[in-house]
Amino acid sequence: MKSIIFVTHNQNKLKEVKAILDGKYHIISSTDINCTEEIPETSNTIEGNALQKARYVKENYGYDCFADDTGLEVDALGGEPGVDSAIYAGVGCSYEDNVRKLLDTLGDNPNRTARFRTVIALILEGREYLFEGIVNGRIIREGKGTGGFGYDPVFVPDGYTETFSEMALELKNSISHRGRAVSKLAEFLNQYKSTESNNN
Ligand code: ITT
Repeated sequence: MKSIIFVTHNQNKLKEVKAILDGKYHIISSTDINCTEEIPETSNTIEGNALQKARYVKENYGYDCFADDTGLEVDALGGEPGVDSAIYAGVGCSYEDNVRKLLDTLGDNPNRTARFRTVIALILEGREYLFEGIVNGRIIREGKGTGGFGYDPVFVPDGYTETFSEMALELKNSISHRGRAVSKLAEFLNQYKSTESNNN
């Protein structure tokens, strides 16, 4: 089985991605390569941050790898928190702080439509590739469920009545932003012909 490095310090993301790719790829985490430091995420776009994380590991550790950056884009807030989703309530804040700030900011606004958007940046044999996954839904008025992480307790995807936090991991993965982006990545990797093997 081929191995691939997933650049993330987020154990929830790691669990989700492993559930999709395990059996097809052996996932090595940033911790497994001793990359435990905070990786800068200073871009003002989701694409830019995903690339920044993957390039950081390539440049400092020498490995081909992929990284994901995700944002929650709320229509009534002009797309916020977006690229700032992790630090919406301030640097070092908790998931609960972010959810509370989101619900307070939205207040009674009846326009609750939102989407999660994930961009995966892959660096492979000297080239960079991007894969995007989006799921549309709405923000409910109070958190529900105990699974998942981040904004999952207040996000209900279109076509469902339960939040991501109330869903089994397999169901979230089958419809989520990250699940969709990872499926595109897997499809690409399955069809990828290594330049090394082409040259042999
Ligand atoms: P990395 O180490 O991979 O950078 P991170 O937690 O900093 O992990 P991101 O910057 O990609 O991840 O994510 C920004 C925030 O968006 C994250 O802190 C969560 O609050 C939220 N988020 C990301 N994916 C989510 C998901 O699937 N469900 C709910 N919230 C999510």
